[in-house]
Amino acid sequence: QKIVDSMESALADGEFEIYLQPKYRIRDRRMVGAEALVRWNHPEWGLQSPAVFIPLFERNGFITRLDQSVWDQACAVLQDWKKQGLPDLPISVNVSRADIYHMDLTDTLSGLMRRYGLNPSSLHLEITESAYTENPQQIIDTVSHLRELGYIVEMDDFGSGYSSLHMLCKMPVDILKLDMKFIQSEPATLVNQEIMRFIINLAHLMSLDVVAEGVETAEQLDRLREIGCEYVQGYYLAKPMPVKEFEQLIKKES
Ligand code: G
Ligand code: G
Ligand code: MN
Ligand code: NA
Repeated sequence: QKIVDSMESALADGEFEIYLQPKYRIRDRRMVGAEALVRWNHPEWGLQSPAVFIPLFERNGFITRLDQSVWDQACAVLQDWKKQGLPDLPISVNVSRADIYHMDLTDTLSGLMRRYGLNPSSLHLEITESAYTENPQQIIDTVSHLRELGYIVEMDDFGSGYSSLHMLCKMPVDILKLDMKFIQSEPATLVNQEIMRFIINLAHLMSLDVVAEGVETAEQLDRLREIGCEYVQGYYLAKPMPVKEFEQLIKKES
């Protein structure tokens, strides 16, 4: 309740801040992009975990306004990188199911592209797989339209919930994000390894890139390389970090 009572003022006061987590190509360890993850810097309670407040905001509808603020901040960062002449890395933002069903997503995004003078391809949209089950046809239409406009769409958390292979085949996305529970399963069984290999092969057959999430150890990275995974994100390579820190990292790595 405390959280819900203070969310409006927190948004107005700029307490929601984005962190960036790098995504890497395994082959040459080049950074290929970043995911924006929101953090709540409360003046009294300190840094709040999104794992706590995101589910609350998904229930009370506030998520659509928080997400718009996150996208706005991500676009401001992209514009700033252009001005600074930094390499043009795409930023992926999370899109909740409410954003698809309860706002005019394409209008909102077009407004941001105009305001910040950006190309849609610099913003990737991560749509969690659970969103696809509610009204598949509406999502297929929305995703198709977004891609016609030039946005890159990523299916987030693939394999975590109710995703079906049928859904994957029908959904016109560009990138598949493999849920971290596969790579993190302990012990690492042959069956798990083969499930991941299967999903990666299928994705490649459909011309989708695959990003494996939640890579925490060198062994996990090796296992992913062995089954043909090309892109990774995880604490082993880099944790989500404040934008300033991320900029230091790209200056160092490029
Ligand atoms: O960053 P962290 O791993 O703690 O995030 C926890 C959860 O919150 C993840 O499921 C992540 O997808 C979600 N999340 C983080 N940032 C955002 C955001 O800006 N918008 C939405 N909708 N979800 C987010
Ligand atoms: O959007 P999505 O639900 O995929 O959110 C990704 C979440 O995973 C974020 O909360 C992020 O902080 C978290 N995360 C990123 N890398 C790792 C990792 O290596 N291990 C674990 N356990 N979580 C991670
Ligand atoms: Mn995500
Ligand atoms: Na995910």
